[in-house]
Amino acid sequence: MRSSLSIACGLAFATVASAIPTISVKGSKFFTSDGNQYFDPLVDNTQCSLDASLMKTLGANAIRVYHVDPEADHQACMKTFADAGIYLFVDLDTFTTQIEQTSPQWNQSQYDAFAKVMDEFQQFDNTAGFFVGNEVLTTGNGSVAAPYVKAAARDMKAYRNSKNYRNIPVGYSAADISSLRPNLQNYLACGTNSSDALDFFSLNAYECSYQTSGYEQLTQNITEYNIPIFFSEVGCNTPKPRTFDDQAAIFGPEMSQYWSGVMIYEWIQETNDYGLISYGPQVAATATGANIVDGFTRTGTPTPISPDFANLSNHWKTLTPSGVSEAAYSPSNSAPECPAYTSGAWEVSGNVALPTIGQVYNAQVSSSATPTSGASGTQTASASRSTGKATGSSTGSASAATTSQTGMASPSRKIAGMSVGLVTVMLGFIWWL
Ligand SMILES: *[C@@H]1O[C@H](CO)[C@@H](O)[C@H](O)[C@H]1NC(C)=O
Ligand SMILES: *[C@@H]1O[C@H](CO)[C@@H](O)[C@H](O)[C@H]1NC(C)=O
Ligand SMILES: *[C@@H]1O[C@H](CO)[C@@H](O)[C@H](O)[C@H]1NC(C)=O
Ligand SMILES: *[C@@H]1O[C@H](CO)[C@@H](O)[C@H](O)[C@H]1NC(C)=O
Ligand SMILES: CC(=O)N[C@H]1CO[C@H](CO)[C@@H](O)[C@@H]1O
Repeated sequence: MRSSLSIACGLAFATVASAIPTISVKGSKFFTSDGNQYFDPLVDNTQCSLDASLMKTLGANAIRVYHVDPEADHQACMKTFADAGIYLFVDLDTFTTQIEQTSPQWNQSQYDAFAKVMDEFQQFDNTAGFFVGNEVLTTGNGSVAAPYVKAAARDMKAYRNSKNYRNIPVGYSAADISSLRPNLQNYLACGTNSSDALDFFSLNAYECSYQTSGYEQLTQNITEYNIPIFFSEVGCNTPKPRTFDDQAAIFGPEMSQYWSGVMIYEWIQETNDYGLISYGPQVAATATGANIVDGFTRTGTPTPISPDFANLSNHWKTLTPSGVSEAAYSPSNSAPECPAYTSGAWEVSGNVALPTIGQVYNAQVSSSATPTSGASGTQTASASRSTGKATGSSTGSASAATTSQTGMASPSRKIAGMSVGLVTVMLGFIWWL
């Protein structure tokens, strides 16, 4: 639902192969590298109304929007979604401010940018949560970036409290890398000081059912988890059509006692073929014109993709997860142990001191991922950004279904330019709110 992106159109927000325009800031606005202004999907209320109404029909009660412009006016769209009973999870970072796995840092300009997004969205009652990162870590040795993610959450929670905003949960959206996941989810929740820990953890999973896939394994690792966990992306699209039979497992008795919901990747149809709706037939990838990006029309009346949309809706209509009332719930789990250092798998030594603002990771000084001060020996952020882009543009989206097996990041991260403004829909029973 990249609605008013139309204005930035003619650009190649390509999934694979062609170059993706990067997004940068000039004054108070975002621009793509080909000079068009970039807009976020929560500013065009005509479009929000069309989408919200169909999302309601689908049965969704929350959406995730990846990148937003904190300077834009979100009042009308947020009210439209609230009126439809739909909550928003919003990412605080953008391509220019995200924490990078290679040469991680958490600096003042990142802090200021994250805070601006929080300032804008904290005012809406239907803001359900903030993400401080999406799939920052994808490898075992990339775990050195984890303290920076945790520091960002610590500081955003402290900022929220210092401004007397309500306790909007601050969390992280992780790639489902099987070798990394248990340590990462435990690390982000661990420690005796809850001010340093995340408020929730979420997983982008490209698995497809309970017994035959990793859901069972995923669940085994969270039965004593002390903070909410949910799926921030689920993208099972082979074989086609998408049947969404996995929804029965997620909201069934084995999983629903531990998991708080699921977001389906993704709302709009585009080249990666995960869409639930389209705004019109696909046209040539080279076609240009108002509202056309990469062969897909980006605004208009959403039309359900058949039978996928109806399949999902039918599942959600029949699923009745048994939740618990807040009054009847007395949590007893305590924070997990901080995982120990294991070379190549988890390169953070237990509960290391978290970085302070301005610290950058220095591999030459620290072999145990204890964050150190000083900029020497680190790569530049722009170098790591272009690395990420190259990965995105050279990797086919078809490999997404094997995310956890291959250790690759899921589409929203892989195809860097694509995640801007995409919307996932979620059915959740968000009982921690
Ligand atoms: C802060 O971090 C971001 C993201 O890594 C980077 O682009 C930016 O250059 C850094 N700013 C400073 C002042 O180091
Ligand atoms: C992890 O190891 C790979 C392969 O040795 C290397 O290319 C990469 O830079 C390392 N990443 C970090 C964050 O150290
Ligand atoms: C807990 O962490 C917060 C944020 O890092 C810090 O301000 C506070 O002093 C810590 N509390 C204790 C008891 O260490
Ligand atoms: C995660 O679960 C698997 C079994 O499914 C187990 O072998 C592994 O030790 C668990 N890891 C952690 C850190 O809990
Ligand atoms: C749950 C559900 O609605 N499943 C349907 C998904 O679509 C196929 C193809 O139309 C149907 O056969 C299923 O019954």
